Amino acid sequence: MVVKSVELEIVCGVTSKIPVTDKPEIAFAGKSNVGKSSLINGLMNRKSLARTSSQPGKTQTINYYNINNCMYLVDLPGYGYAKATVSEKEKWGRMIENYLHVSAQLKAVFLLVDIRHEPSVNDKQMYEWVVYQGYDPIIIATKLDKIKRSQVQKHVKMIKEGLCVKPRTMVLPYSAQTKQGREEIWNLADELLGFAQPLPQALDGRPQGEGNEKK
Ligand SMILES: Nc1nc2c(ncn2[C@@H]2O[C@H](COP(=O)(O)OP(=O)(O)OP(=O)(O)O)[C@@H](O)[C@H]2O)c(=O)[nH]1
Ligand SMILES: [Mg+2]
Repeated sequence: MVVKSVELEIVCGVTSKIPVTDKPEIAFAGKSNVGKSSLINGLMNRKSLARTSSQPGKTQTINYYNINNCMYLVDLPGYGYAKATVSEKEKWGRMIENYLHVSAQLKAVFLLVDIRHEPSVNDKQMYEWVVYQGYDPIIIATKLDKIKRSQVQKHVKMIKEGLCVKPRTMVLPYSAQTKQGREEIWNLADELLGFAQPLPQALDGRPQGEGNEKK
């Protein structure tokens, strides 16, 4: 996707009904502070349109970012925020579950986990819940810049095993600092939404390089 326009279009609070939209949605789930909003900023080429914070519990609404007027990136509140009260946790949990359950336009769920750590019980529950809802979550292993390159494969394996992922589940490492992984994530998102990439020369007859502008 060549990102031309972005806009925070819908903000859905705990008590609001999940909106019915007319564009495909990709949602970003994961525990508080894992880097959902940072990833969305990275994908949109924006520094701070999605508000981020070093304190967990920053995003407390469901935020729909309209991309090029053709799709939404949906930023979900994080789970497992230790300082939230039990009733707040329940409310947010219900809101996330409700969104995954009722959103008719939801085409793919990206589940974010921190590449440094074994998935938590909450991560496993969320993975299972997303699968139960009929989606094959794509795992994004965030904060890639925090581990040595030589450790990446080992940590990817740890995450796959920790979540007991289904065979062929993709785990894509990403760093919001270096933007490493951004290209792969957009390519996958485009594929999942049916926004095909330009065909190689052999297939469409155009000279190579055309239509391959930077995203
Ligand atoms: N080093 C590093 N820090 C990151 C990365 N991604 C996010 N962070 C930092 O982690 C903190 C949390 O990031 P957010 O994007 O706000 O996390 P979130 O998942 O949206 O959190 P909630 O809204 O609370 O659920 C911020 O201080 C970010 O700067 C990354 O890839 N590398
Ligand atoms: Mg956030």
